Amino acid sequence: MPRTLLEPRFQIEYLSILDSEGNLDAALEPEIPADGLRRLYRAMVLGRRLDERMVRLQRQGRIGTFAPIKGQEAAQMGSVFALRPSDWMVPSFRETAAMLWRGWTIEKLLLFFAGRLEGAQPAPEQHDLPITIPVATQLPHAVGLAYAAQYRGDEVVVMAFCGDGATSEGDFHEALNFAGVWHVPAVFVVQNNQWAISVPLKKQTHSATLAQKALAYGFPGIQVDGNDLLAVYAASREGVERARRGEGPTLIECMTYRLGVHTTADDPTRYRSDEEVRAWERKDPLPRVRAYLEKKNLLEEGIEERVDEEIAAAVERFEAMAAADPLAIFDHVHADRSAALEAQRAELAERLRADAPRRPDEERPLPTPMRGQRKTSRWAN
Ligand SMILES: Cc1ncc(C[n+]2csc(CCOP(=O)(O)OP(=O)(O)O)c2C)c(N)n1
Repeated sequence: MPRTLLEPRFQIEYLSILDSEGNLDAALEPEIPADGLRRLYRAMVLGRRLDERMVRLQRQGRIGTFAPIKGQEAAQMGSVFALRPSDWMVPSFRETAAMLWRGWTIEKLLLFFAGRLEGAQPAPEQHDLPITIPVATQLPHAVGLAYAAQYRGDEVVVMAFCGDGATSEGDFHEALNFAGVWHVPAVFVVQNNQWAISVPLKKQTHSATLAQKALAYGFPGIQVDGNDLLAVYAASREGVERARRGEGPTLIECMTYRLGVHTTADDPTRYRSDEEVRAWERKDPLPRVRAYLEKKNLLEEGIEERVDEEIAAAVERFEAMAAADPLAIFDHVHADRSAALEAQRAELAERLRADAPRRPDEERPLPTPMRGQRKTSRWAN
């Protein structure tokens, strides 16, 4: 028997519309109304400025560990812009800009990174899942959501985010496999920022692209310039429309770069070169969109200042909130608390009672807040 080549052969497209020199491929330029472009740019600026503020807040011990998005604003905004509010967004832990767009408030994000339960609660009308810290575990949930939507006949699309490192996890492959088998209305956005903490992409996969992994599961994958807002949007709109037409899932690999630290607990100078960072800084998505809007006469003056004011007001509201009840940590682990958990809760309650504030005339040193922990009222006075 001869060896024969199976058809169809597979190919992966790469899409770039607005390059880092500001050159536009007008034939591919997606139609975005002027107001949409202004809002998108503002959202990218908000993402960038909040990012910088969050890092400073963490350094001052006012919130806990934070994962910055600097450099990934186009990958996030280009993709969620293709969604309707009734669609679902399933984030990992680095989607601050996209989450704000979807209706999360700045206070809620601050609460999340201060370790507060309220930061993981979307508003009742919001079709979003909260931040997921365990890598890739959100993806089977996203496919479950999409399967449920399909089963109920709801006309919604589920957009799930993950990083390049997440594609090495079993959950990623299980999710994609069932997404393909069930033909669910899902769009997987892989933000390939080149590093999974200190592990470079080449140690995560031997595939030439991450986009091609979709092909193994029977649906399309495309690689886009993830620092190009227009390319990410064009590919996302295509994927979302395909899903809405009942034509199944899509994977979009956004080639981007994490310009800052992995999290505020990380020191990237130990594993990557300055030259690499500088090269990607030249591909920063923000100036690119800025130049594009300038040419279209759509750039508004003073956006940065207005965004900073919005952030400052939110930080003030966040810091004025009552301190968390430390016992709340036990409330949502299991529906019924086991005896062991009950004992731990009782022990903590007892310690807190023993630590309770005393009368002002009693002499006692104040406990020091843990690193990354916000001062509670107990410490404040
Ligand atoms: C299941 C699991 N394993 C390990 C970790 C520790 N961890 C946190 S982020 C991360 C790297 C994730 O890299 P990637 O998916 O590329 O996303 P990025 O952080 O680059 O956005 C790891 C290993 C975790 N949170 N969950």
